[in-house]
Amino acid sequence: MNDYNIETFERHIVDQQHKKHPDAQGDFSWLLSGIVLACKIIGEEVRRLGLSDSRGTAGSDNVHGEEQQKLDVFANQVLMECLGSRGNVGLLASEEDEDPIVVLENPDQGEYIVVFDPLDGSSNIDVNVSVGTIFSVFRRSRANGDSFDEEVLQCGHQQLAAGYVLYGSSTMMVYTIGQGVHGFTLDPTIGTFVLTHPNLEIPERGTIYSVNESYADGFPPYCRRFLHWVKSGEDDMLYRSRYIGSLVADFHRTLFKGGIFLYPPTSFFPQGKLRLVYEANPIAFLAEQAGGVATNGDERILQLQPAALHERVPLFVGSSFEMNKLHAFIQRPLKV
Ligand code: P6P
Repeated sequence: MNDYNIETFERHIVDQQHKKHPDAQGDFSWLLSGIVLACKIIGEEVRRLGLSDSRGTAGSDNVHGEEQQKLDVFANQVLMECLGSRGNVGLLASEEDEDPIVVLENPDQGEYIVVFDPLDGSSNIDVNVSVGTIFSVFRRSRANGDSFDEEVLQCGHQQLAAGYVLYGSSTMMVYTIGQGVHGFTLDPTIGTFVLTHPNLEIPERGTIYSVNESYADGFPPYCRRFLHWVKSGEDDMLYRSRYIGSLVADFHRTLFKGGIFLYPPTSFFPQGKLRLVYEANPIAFLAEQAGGVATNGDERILQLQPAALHERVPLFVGSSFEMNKLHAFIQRPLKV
């Protein structure tokens, strides 16, 4: 017999939970296994895309007026189903839906909130570019009179868990519950996410910068000064530019290789394009847990108080060296 001592995601979560909450009843682990199930189903559909009729657009727009891909609708439905049936999720909020969804018959029931971008980067999917599911988990905390919309709008530092599943050359899940960042690779022969990258740490410095430079004329001056530096060869560092146009893929590379990802304010998106609640917050939680930095150019992403579910935010995230350099051009010390 092989020593098949694999550490599955489910086992890792239970171990992590017991370390953090020895009296845990497994409720949280049960919730996260719902995310795992949904992402396995989504991953299979992504993998079969060329062979199935899931290709192309759904013939509808999402709440932001963006054309929905059929897979956007599919991924959203699968996450709603898998999480809605866990029994301990009270509210769900998705990029694809205007408002949070009350899951249980008694709206005050359900200990957790899950917010997600069901298929980030989906506009690239028909050309076989990696896409991902991004998720974040909060505990319900309904102050008197709070609406469900307000209950979902919690600061990023209150996240209980955050992560993403990258549907790339392999299907990888990267997550944190505040005890470091851990990467799992889906073993298709057994249909299980197996621990392959424990305790991921972002390199202190990298050699890659990642930004859509087609918008550079509309970037703030500090950003243009930073980009001039990054191409100058100063500090004996030659940086390369890499931009996939899929946040999960661009961040995953930054996490593994270091450097910096930037989505600054642009003339078209004065507040940046990315969403605070279900894109920037989970990415920032992961980045900080891996020893990196994530800001909006002014303060930590995780300190920002969301005012609306779909609000946008500038996102600068990556290695401490490049982030400190960026903030030197902003002339604002990093408040981390
Ligand atoms: P742009 C994908 O549409 C997405 O929401 C993110 O995944 C990605 O980082 C960003 O937009 C790319 O935006 O303006 O460079 O095409």
